[in-house]
Amino acid sequence: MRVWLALGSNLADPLAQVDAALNALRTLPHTELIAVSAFYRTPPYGPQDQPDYLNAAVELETALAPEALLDHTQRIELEQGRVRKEERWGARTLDLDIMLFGQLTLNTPRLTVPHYDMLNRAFMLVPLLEIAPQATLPDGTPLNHVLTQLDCSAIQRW
Ligand code: A4P
Ligand code: MG
Repeated sequence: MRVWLALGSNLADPLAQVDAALNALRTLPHTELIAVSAFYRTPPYGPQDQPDYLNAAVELETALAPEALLDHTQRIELEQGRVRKEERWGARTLDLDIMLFGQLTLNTPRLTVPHYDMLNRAFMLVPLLEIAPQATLPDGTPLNHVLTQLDCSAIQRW
């Protein structure tokens, strides 16, 4: 199944977090890392009293079930991301979110797919559409059309 993940980090040196996350994703069982987007610098969405984020997207080909993949992404967050204590108001070392899992729609206690807020987040859609320009929601909605409704003016290359 083709899967697209969103990566986010707003530590002082998020590059190290994201590089470590990419190396960890390359070692996942039954999974191939197909594509990595550019790295983007994005202003914080939500509370403004936190650093800018590094956001990126990756495409995987995986034979893992959705919750097995989530087990791995949460392990990576813990092992290689969340090495410092979480700060208040959302600053984070590493966030790995599943945006799309093939064309599946999932609503389980652990997983909401497509990601519950990706349609409102240019910092998720810009990197996703860079590596998957034809991406659609399970209902067929083209995501490039959704992105035209969002303000991308503050998104820069890292
Ligand atoms: N979960 C449900 N669906 C999913 C999914 N599709 N992918 C559950 C991953 N996890 C999913 O996640 C909480 C629970 O969500 C998990 O236990 C999992 O079972 P978490 O990563 O521990 O919590 P979180 O990330 O703090 O929560 P949340 O609501 O995902 O945070 P937000 O709202 O995403 O806020 N601004 C910019 N510019 N860039 C960012 O990347 N990120 C945030 C994070 C805020 N502002 C940002 C950015
Ligand atoms: Mg998360």
